[in-house]
Amino acid sequence: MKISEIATRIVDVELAKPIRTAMHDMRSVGCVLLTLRTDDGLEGESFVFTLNGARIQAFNEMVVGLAGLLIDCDPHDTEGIWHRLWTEVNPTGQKGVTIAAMSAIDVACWDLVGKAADLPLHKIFGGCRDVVDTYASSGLWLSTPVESLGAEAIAFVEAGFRAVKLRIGSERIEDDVARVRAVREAVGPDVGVLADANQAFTPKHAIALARRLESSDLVWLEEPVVTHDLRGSSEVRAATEIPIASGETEYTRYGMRDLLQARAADVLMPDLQRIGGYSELRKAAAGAAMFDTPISTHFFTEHSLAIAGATQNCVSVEHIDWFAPLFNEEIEFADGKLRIPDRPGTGFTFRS
Ligand code: SMN
Ligand code: MG
Repeated sequence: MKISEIATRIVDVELAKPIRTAMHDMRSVGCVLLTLRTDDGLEGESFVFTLNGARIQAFNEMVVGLAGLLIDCDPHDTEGIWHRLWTEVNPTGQKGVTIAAMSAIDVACWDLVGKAADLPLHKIFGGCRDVVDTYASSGLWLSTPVESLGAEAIAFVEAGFRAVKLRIGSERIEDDVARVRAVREAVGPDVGVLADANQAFTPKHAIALARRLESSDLVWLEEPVVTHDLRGSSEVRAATEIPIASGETEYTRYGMRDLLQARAADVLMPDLQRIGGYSELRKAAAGAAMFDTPISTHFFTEHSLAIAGATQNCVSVEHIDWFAPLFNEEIEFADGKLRIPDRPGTGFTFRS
């Protein structure tokens, strides 16, 4: 099997309403959809995105430019392809748009591997589960007034979720304490509550806030400080009993290694696009396992399920519904858990 043709398509998916975290203002997600075609008529698919479609042409250009190097390559050679591209992008930079493009290519190659074998990818990687825990992450934004948080959280619980994530990152500690309490009081003691600060705090602020939040029984406090302040994150981690989650903004196995070595997080949150695809996410998960550290995938709900189905230390998959309009298939959700698809490849195909 050889890659014979490459196609990309840019699609803008509108969000239901404009929303805000401590660092993002969002109205839409611009996606580059990649299709790799083979000489025997198979299609491998994947995508990368930017918030509001910002600089999406740069992503498209990088995907097309790198994928163009793979004409006549066997997509089964995922490891060789990854390393060839890693060397290719060395002079440009091994973070950011280059890694996003490598991720799109890697996932599309693996999709072909699964389709050629007629197997779902978790069975090729080495399966360990059919369903995985999740949490509702498509709401409870920082732009949602505190008075509305309770009702929104309850709507997620009524839809079947057993855990919900809210965004914090207010200037005043009191305001974030009130936001977390509003959600905890609304959902009661048996629903998981996660709080994501999107890097808003200094370590001192985060520690003071975490102490105030300890009575709210959080599943985790996410990205309390700027992503590069590994020591700051480890100080916050050491100062509170609330588990710290981090890693969505890190690139490749090396970003995860740095978090692990700094003991900066209790849970790593690799993002399929920033980590560099399935090949690299599997290495990051293995590295986390060496430190007995769990992972929970960031965004990319559909495409992360193959990893969750084959990664013993993957404790949950973030549920974001934004990308559902891209796909013919729907995620199966029951009893608060997501089902790992048993269709070949990633199990998800693009709508035409
Ligand atoms: C997040 C990241 C990017 C856009 C919206 C929300 C957030 C998450 O950090 O973890 O979901
Ligand atoms: Mg986050």
